[in-house]
Amino acid sequence: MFDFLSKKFSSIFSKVRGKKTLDVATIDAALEQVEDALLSADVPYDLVQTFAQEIKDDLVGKKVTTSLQADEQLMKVVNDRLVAFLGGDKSIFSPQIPSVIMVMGLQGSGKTTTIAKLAHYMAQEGKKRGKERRILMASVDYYRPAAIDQLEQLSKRAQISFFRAQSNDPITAACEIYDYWRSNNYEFLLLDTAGRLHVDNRMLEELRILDSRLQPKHKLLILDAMTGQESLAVARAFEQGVGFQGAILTKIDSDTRGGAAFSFRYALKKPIIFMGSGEKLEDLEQFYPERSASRMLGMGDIKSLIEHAEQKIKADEQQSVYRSFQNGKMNLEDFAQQMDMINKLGSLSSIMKYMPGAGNLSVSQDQLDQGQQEMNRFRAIMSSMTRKERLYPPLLNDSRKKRVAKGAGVAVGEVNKLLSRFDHMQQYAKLIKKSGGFGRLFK
Ligand SMILES: Nc1nc2c(ncn2[C@@H]2O[C@H](COP(=O)(O)OP(=O)(O)OP(=O)(O)O)[C@@H](O)[C@H]2O)c(=O)[nH]1
Ligand SMILES: [Mg+2]
Repeated sequence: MFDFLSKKFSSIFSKVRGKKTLDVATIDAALEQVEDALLSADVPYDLVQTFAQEIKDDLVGKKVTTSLQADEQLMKVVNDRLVAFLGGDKSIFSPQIPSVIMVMGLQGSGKTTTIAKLAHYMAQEGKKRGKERRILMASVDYYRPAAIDQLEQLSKRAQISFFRAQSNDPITAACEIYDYWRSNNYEFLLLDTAGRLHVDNRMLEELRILDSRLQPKHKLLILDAMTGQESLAVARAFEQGVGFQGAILTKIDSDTRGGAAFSFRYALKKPIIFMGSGEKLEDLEQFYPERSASRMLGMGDIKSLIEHAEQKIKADEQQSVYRSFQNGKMNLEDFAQQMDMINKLGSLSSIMKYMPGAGNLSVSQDQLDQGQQEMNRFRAIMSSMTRKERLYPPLLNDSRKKRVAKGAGVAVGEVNKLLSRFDHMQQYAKLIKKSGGFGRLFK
């Protein structure tokens, strides 16, 4: 996700690394590369200029008074500017009850898929608060054959109610859907509409009529992140033709260069509310400017990883690993627990996308697979240790190591390898404690 930009930015920052101060020549050279990176990500020229100028204004003429190194200074300013560029605060999507939510966008942008994801998201959010949300999904897409069947299938997968109108005229069907929704006491209506290959007046006219008949509280525009600069023109046409509240950017898991995500907020003065990051129901995340900026700059996205983890891992498990990190003290039980947590999150390759600096690493699938196998071996080794050994690893003398290796079906060398990894991890924990940085990440 945002790999293209994060690789570029990581390399720009690394060129400044080691310099004590940011002189004008260094700033100019870095900014030129920032401009190149953004232009090649398909960000419009005037936006690139504005962004670079803002950074320059922040950097030039300011004495380096902080204790930051030159590259850290540059990173900080670029990050702060980028966060502001992407909208500053996150925009929370919490529709009032009852609400009609109308989803619009070009053909193939991901409207139907996103409706199902959104319904799933809203249902899950409700559950977290102990509420069973009453959501109805329906479609007035009579433009593409089988479009409505597609939504019906998705509704089954998401276990969300679905209604099919009798009429196949979009406006009459919309009224039928609306009546059904109201008379059955649903809270939310998620309405799918027909797209076109290009913005055309008949589509906009149809959306305007739907808008005036149903008065949706929320109109969301679905944009394909792959379309770069073109998506801004599409968004402007929808804005003038119908108006909308915010956008959902889909397919950010594809090899999009990130230009649309970078430019949208600034160009349209409207928020990106969610991002679609895959084809599954769960692949929808709220758009947080701060997190997206970190990802774009190759600084990783620990918060998203933690949020992702929160859904899969019990809070107390997290707390105990967090505590051991914070104390700077770890034992092999923590280490084992950490590996279990990683395993619950999915494969190493799916976690990689959140890791700081991952954009700049070229890790092959082979290496990831090896890592995964190593992790599995380590878990086997740890499970053949006694609890005492896990709590106090120095106990592991040669004969104990032999016993453990035998129990796990591996060579003694593997046990030593695990202990040396653990040693690194312990040093890391101590370092984190010293810098006091870990607490910040968890806030
Ligand atoms: N990788 C990926 N694929 C997506 C995402 N969102 C949608 N897709 C895929 O994009 C294709 C088009 O999605 P649809 O939801 O059918 O798009 P639509 O806007 O409803 O299209 P029309 O109904 O033809 O106008 C499908 O194959 C989806 O699986 C996403 O976030 N990531
Ligand atoms: Mg569709």
